[in-house]
Amino acid sequence: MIPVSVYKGKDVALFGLGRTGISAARALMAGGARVHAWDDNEISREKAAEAGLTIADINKMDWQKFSALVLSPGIPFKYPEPHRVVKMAKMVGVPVVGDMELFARAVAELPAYARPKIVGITGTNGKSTTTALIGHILERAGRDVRVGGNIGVGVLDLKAMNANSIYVLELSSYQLDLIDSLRCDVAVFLNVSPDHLDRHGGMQGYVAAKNRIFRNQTSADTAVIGVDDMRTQILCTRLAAENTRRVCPVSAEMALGRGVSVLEGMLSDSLSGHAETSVDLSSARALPGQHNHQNAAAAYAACQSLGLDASEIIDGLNSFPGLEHRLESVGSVNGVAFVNDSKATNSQAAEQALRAYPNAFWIAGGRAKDDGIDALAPYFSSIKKAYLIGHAMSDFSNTLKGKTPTMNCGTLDVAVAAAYKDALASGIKDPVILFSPACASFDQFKDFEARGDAFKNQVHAIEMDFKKKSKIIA
Ligand code: UMA
Repeated sequence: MIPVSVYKGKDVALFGLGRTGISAARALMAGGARVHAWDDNEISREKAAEAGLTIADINKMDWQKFSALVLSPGIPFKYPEPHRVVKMAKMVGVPVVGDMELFARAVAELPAYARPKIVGITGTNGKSTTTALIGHILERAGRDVRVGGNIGVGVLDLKAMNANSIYVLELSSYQLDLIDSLRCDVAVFLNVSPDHLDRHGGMQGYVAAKNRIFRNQTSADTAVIGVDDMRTQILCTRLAAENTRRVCPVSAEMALGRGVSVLEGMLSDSLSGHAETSVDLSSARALPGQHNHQNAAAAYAACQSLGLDASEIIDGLNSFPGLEHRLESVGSVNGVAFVNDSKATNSQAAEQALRAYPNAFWIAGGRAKDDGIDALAPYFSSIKKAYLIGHAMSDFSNTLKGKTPTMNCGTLDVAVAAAYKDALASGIKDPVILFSPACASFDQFKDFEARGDAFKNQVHAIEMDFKKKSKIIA
């Protein structure tokens, strides 16, 4: 845990008692603050009380005494409208901060010689894979690395800081909205496309939140930017013109005069202005596809700027085991392969999956994003059949009408059972059931991890059943 002492001896209101809230409360208490914690959900409050937190209904307290409101990232800060507690804080001038900002302030309290390095990673897609990949490369190279943030571990739950430690942090737009003083030695911005627009008041607000990753960078720091979409290209040009930090463009679509690019699976490092290293990524088995090549290029540039040499980075790329819930191969039952891509919460992420697995029996649905699945139209005809679930079921069914067979399943268990039955009956060689929802999970699950776990449990049950039946026949 990383104790936070900036509010020592002071009263702090804390709202939201999920992973962020509980870890932030513990860190603040360890730093000597009096934390008054609340959550709308009774079960969350009970769990937090069991974890030793002081539960107090901050809605009914005198806000004048609070030095800050610590807000969890999932709670609306500005849009669609600020949560009631945010309004209360604003009314009395209490600053609203997130756990990343508390981390930044704990770092700022250290003398310069004891400051750890911070690598922040954001982008609409690929940020978890890139975060895990950078963490893996650094660890293989013997560095003292801690990986956390949006990837699933609250930053303040990570091991305490020392001068040699490197924090590799996945930063969501929600978390970036709540930072002010965080300074990333290396800030990675992979790509941007419409997502979470309801929480940012539109695309402009979403991009502005993402851009906050570059706040406070100095000339000693590095910005790694994927330049395969127009918005990040413009950003890269702007930051390069500002000339206030080192800028490393990365691409999986074009050769770069100065940067890191991957074309036809060959990674080329020309960061120095001339071609330095060329690596065949075909040995990096957990990084298939163009989207992963951009992730690999970004990880390469980030690790290079932290002082790793090419051979250390290549070793890490080749030995990376991949990420849970992201094109995760769950195994095969009776010749039918199952792929868990629950992390695909929007159509861009699902597109990577449909590209990697054409002819799949596709399970999709949940809480759809504004753009639905229209952008996936080029892939519809290759999908064997779509099994639809959740809130988006009828919309997706209409979009797919006449383009591919569909089945309205409602829930994930029904979809998995139906897809398995059809895959077995299809006679196709090596059929694949692809769970890549193209939707947020919140209509039926706590988060994409719970959704992915539910898929895997379902596959496990099918496997057990198959084994049992095989034994009886034998
Ligand atoms: N709550 C209320 N009132 C509300 C809304 C929520 O009381 O109106 C309470 C809930 O009852 C719950 C708590 O707030 O107890 C949940 O807070 P949270 O949604 O911020 O979730 P955490 O468990 O703290 O997890 C957060 C991130 N979740 C979100 O941003 C939605 C996790 O990212 C992250 O891993 C974790 O912090 C640690 O840093 C998840 C995610 O889905 C994986 N992120 C989104 C994404 O990747 O698309 C941004």
